[in-house]
Amino acid sequence: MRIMKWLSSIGLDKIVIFTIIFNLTACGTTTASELPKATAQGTPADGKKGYHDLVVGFAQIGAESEWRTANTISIKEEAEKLGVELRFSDAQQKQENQIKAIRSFIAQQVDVIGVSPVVETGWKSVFQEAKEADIPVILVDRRAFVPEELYTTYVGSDFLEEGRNAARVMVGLLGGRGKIVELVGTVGSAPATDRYTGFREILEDYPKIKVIASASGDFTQAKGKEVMEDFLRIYGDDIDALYAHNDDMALGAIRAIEEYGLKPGEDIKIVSVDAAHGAFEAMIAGKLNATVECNPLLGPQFFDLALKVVNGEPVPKRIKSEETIFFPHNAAEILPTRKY
Ligand code: GZL
Repeated sequence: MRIMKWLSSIGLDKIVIFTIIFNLTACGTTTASELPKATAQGTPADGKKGYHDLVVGFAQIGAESEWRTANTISIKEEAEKLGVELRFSDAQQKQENQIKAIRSFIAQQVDVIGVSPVVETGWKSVFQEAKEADIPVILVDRRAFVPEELYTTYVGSDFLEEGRNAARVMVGLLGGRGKIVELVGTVGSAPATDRYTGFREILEDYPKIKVIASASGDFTQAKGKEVMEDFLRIYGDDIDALYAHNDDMALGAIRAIEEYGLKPGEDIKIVSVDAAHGAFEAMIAGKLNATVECNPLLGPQFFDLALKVVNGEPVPKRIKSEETIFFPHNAAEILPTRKY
């Protein structure tokens, strides 16, 4: 056959020649799906999975805050960019819905499950089911109280340090004395528990600063406004400052303070957490005195970890986000650079 003579004349041995001819004649063009796994687009040649091979289930908490919306966008956009098949559920802040979603991901035999546990407790049995199905669980954003062998890694902020940072700023704003009311996040959630504790760790050294009231606004603007209205009704002008566990509750409280006839950021100093877009606008308007950053843009880290875990590569048990604190003096300059 003439082609064989030509191929052999350029030094290819008979096995290679037969392979080339077989491919050219047997199937014309070879599409990616017909190629052996190792050479399909996005799959490394060493037999490991690539992003295009991944099927990932993510059990999100809900859409309760700007922070959560930005976190969801980060996860969905990164999946799209990497070509990962993402199965996403929104639990409307209900643990039973997150547990149902995780069980469904197990039934679908996804490669890895990501979850941001709405509260810290109640996860042991469903995480055990994932382990028995040989599906790794990655904690994103919030912690779960389970034995360490039931999850592979936990990526998220240091909420204790966020609480300490909020208190350090508050001490500076109050000059070492004053009465604070506190809007706590979702009761039983890691950020609420730790931001509560971290804040008090620092205040131990300032006996003239007192937290006179503390109640949950569940991380939402509406509830934050409602609870602040109650605080104002009970304590009124006695309130020197507000510590809000997230910006959304602070924004709700700002509306309540204005409706009450006081000036937020002046008559009542306000420190919140997240550093979301709304907080920058409030600082520019002089209504918020500081926001402690809590980074929601965890999509890239999550999928990087997911691929490593699926390919059996080592990952740290705990990965903390690097964060800072923002103040009004340069809020207008920074706002255009913010991604959420
Ligand atoms: C913190 C995150 C919290 C945010 C809130 O990492 O879990 O939940 O601070 C969000 O805004 O609702």
